[in-house]
Amino acid sequence: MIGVQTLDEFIIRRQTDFPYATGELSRLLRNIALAAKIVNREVNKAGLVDVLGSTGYRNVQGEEVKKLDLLANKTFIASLELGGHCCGVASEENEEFIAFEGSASLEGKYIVAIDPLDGSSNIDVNVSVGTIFSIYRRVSPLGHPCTSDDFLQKGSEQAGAGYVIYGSSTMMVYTTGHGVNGFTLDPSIGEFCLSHQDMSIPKDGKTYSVNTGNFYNFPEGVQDYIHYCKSFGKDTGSPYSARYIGSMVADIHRNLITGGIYIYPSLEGYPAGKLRLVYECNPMAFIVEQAGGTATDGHIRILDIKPNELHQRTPIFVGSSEMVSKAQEFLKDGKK
Ligand code: P6P
Repeated sequence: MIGVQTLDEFIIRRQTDFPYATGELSRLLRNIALAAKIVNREVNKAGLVDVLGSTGYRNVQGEEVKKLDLLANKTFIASLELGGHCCGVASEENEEFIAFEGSASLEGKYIVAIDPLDGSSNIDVNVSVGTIFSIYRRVSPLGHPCTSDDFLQKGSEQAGAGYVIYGSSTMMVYTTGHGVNGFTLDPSIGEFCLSHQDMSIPKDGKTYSVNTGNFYNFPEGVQDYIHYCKSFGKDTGSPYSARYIGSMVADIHRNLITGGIYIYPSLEGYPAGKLRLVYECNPMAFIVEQAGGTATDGHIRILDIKPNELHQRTPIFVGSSEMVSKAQEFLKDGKK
């Protein structure tokens, strides 16, 4: 008895729960896990070899591209193309989606949208970063290149979603619509091992994650909610805690376990917020909802938003359902 259940074993075991599953999604998840292990190896030695720092150019978002961003992007794209079950990838680092042209890929049933290394501004200061991925069944015909329609589906159509957090340990957390499970990488055997089964976010919490440095650029309702959080418990000695790492994956992962809310609202200069719908907000919303939480743009469910553009942004309020509900009370009457 080896005493652990690896990701591979878990995926295979869960697949038997779905007799009509043909195994492609399972194998695609394993392709993602392989890429995550390679990226983890590079993230863990970032300070030792020349992968720190910037490439000197900016991505489609106008954001400075770190060397690890580039490495992570290439690694995930290569693993997905070689895996043969994915017909194309959209990435934060690429202006257009990539349609794979190999004969196996053209028959691939799935597409993947990915933020290969989120929070990369933290890389040079050794703070947690993450990968976020979203999986859809293609809507374009098999045997042909994928199309933009494949990538612009509502988040509610996702076949799977997950994240990898490269932190004090490296974890992969994912859902295929039947709950959320977390796997911790055991470097001694090179396997992701089941460590957080059937993850469930507390309905309420006392942690709020928002960049209060932008406070005076936030809508009035968000300012009012932040005031509410700051004053909560001042008479009972049980206040809220402000926790904001600058890495969405790390903040949401912590709140998923302890309870809490993560907010990136609209603000001066970012009328639709900063975070991207397709490869950041939709996958994180799918995961949090599957764990029993809530994700909205302040008014409507994130997963119900129809994307029109690959890199479009959306405000996001995501986490414990009672905290998101309370925050939305402050956003009524146009105070969004
Ligand atoms: P700000 C990282 O760039 C990111 O996309 C999220 O991971 C993070 O929560 C947010 O942006 C940080 O943005 O404007 O607060 O520095």
